[in-house]
Amino acid sequence: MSSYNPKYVEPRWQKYWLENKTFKTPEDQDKPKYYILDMFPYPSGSGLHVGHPEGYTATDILARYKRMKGFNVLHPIGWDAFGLPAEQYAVKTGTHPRITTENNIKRFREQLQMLGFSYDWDREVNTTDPDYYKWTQWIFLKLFEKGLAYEDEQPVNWCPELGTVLANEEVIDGKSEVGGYPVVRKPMRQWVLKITAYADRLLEDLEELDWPESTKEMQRNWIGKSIGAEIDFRVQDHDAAIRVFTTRPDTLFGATYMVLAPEHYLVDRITADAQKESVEEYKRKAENKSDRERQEISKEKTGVFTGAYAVNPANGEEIPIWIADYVLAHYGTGAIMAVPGQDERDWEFAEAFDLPIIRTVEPPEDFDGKAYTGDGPAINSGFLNGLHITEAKQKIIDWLEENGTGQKSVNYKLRDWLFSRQRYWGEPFPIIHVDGKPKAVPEDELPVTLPEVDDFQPTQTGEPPLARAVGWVETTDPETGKKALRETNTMPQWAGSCWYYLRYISPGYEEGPVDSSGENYWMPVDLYVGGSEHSVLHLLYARFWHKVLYDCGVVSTKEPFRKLVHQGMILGEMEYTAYRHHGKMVSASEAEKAGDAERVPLSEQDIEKKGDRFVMKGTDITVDARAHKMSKSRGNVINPDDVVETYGADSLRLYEMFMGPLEQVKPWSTKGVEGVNRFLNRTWRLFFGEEGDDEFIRVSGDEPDRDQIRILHEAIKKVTEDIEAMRFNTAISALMIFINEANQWENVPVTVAEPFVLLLSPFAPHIAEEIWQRLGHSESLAYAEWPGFNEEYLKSDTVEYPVQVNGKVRANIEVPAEQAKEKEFVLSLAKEQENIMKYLEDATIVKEIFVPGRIVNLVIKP
Ligand code: ANZ
Repeated sequence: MSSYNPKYVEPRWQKYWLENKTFKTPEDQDKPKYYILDMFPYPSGSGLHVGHPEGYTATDILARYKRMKGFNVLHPIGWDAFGLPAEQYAVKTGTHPRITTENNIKRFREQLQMLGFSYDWDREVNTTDPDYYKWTQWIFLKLFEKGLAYEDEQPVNWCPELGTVLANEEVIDGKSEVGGYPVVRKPMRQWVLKITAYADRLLEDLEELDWPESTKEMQRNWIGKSIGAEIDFRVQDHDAAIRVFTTRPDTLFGATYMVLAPEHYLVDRITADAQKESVEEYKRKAENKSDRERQEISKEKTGVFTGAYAVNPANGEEIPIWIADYVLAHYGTGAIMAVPGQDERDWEFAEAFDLPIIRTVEPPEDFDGKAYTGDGPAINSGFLNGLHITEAKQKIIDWLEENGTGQKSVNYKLRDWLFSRQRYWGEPFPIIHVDGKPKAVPEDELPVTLPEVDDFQPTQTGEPPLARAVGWVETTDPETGKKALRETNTMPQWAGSCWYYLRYISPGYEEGPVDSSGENYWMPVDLYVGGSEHSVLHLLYARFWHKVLYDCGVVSTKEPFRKLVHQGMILGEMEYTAYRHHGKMVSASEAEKAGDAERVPLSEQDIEKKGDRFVMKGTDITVDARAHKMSKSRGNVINPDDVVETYGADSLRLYEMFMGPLEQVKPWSTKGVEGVNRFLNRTWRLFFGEEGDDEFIRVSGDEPDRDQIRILHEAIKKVTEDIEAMRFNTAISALMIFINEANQWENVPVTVAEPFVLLLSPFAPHIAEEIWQRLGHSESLAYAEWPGFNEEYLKSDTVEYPVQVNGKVRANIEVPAEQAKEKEFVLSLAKEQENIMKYLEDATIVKEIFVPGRIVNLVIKP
């Protein structure tokens, strides 16, 4: 082999690692542990995309580094393999989802191995494996036993086309996120998990986590705890009262109307005859909107008057009762007191329907907005006048409680978790129905395996495909021998990912989901890396299950993931667009004004940077420069297989880490890949010489000189600190700086070369192993000791002296450190400088000032 050839080097090492089980996690528990977890992939039909290797390389670098630092590292991978795409494919082609899933997993596994990730492949888990989902079902039974899983008739997002219920987050603008099919609201029997029972703990325990603040904040908002009051409003001419939940009871005097959710149970009872028709019509329309749509702030307010009035308990005023879809049926009490003076949505509604507005908090003098949501003294509020929000709240709550018209109340946005799907490709519930009542399947009958069916097509009625497996559905209650029916819903895809990190600890364990000795040692996960799209759902659901398992004594930690990092999305290459209008090239802003300009895509050669803008080369015409999300339709998808084919896996790994800070969103650049590829070639040449032959041309047994030692130790320090802080891009810069320096050396002492290879190895493990072996090591470097650095060596071996003439710096000189304090030597060197000689000509030195290690000053007279 005459030059660096990843096609030869990389498969060779991948094979070596697999055959030797280099990354098998040792069972011994004496060493300090480090558990590094990746969000396991859904093995889709399209294979790995470049987003996967981003997070996976980051964790792999840390895993390799920690092993070399003497940690026992758990770094596993598996497959989150239940889910809709395999099932839809089955509907289309008749291929069983199991087959599709197996094939996809095979491809994913090969791709991950091709990237040289140091997973312990003996710990692979697969959520669709009955030996795995047995324990998913077991955990469900724990939830069921504790009363945390229950059946409920719920209005759900029903998608007839997909034949399934969808979570709110899976519905966008009334259409399914997958496929874009219409979604309607429909009441159906569902399984629901009582995550709300854990709301306070899920909130409080966020404090102890080393997670991105934005993610914690999203979870806080999702849980949405608010403290306020419930207040009863008597309905005029009816024997009924409307109870509202409000976070601002202090604004009660400003409640000028009320709004019920269209689904509110009192609507039919109180609606006046004259209003019946319009109320009915409005209810029908609201039915098909998701909560998210109904809550959009920007959306135009709609609503209908019921014809009824309520009495404001604070001041006895009669206020009209409306229905409107911005009030949700399942939040608070499904009814609000509207305070347009302090609430923006209410203000807009009041403006739209000409309802009265009373301010009850005095805005600052310069306030010129509409609703005022800030603090200030209460006004127009009787006995509350002059009080600020907090005191006014307390006073009105006391008053309401004394008068029996309300009380303090805590509310959460978090809803119980809708946990069933009408799909085939999911975990069956370990539940049978006896006399119409749900009953747990005994533990020793787990797993309840998926029955074979020929038709995966969902039924139009909403009955799950499992209902077709009649022989499976009809069973007997093992306890009583009575006829029983199996549950035909399946669990949602989230289920398997709620606890997979535990299964890796003891993947074959047969007595429970996880072996407790291993759990005690390995938990919590020390570092979890994955996309921020999982900030709420997966990460909240997993925390919830973990806490339930904690209460059951299955796990010993309150939280599963101590530190969390999100990798930023990788966008497609930058795209440059200019515009043509009436045959003339114009800037993007002019094009927007003109409206009908034609888009002209440009290539990188056609543009140049001017300040912080891009312009067409040689012109001042601003070009639109933007990177877009990779998508098939845009045609900007980069396939990691192609990159590996052309440049090798080490180049892909290095590039994805070199692009920028891990958390940042970054555009792809093929030029950038070429850049790191050149770096690897330069690295190879450092060892094997310009000719690129196999001999170590430049590596020698010589003692390194001070410079060489300094340059090595600078690299060690920077790379070590940067890996610890997950600043991989700057760690790579430090490696590049080393190579640039070292490539100027006549010879590379082996005591400098070897530590460098170790520093490189977490990033580019294949090339590093290859060089390491050729340096004469018979074993993998995976457990070699990570090089340490010595601050002493970092000091530069020359000392710089500014040389002044009459107090003005005229030159700088470098003095070898050993001679830096020898006055005569330094002075004579100073006087030899060209720029100093100039001043000394025709002048007399009257004084020579020498401050050792600091400065030289020559005082002269003409
Ligand atoms: C009067 C009021 C005055 C309110 C004011 C706010 C500001 P969070 O913090 O999100 O919990 N609300 C209550 N139930 C609702 C429902 N089902 N659908 C839509 N909105 C509802 O907000 C609670 C506030 O949201 C409540 O306090 C109520 O409006 C509204 F200056 O009552 B408030």
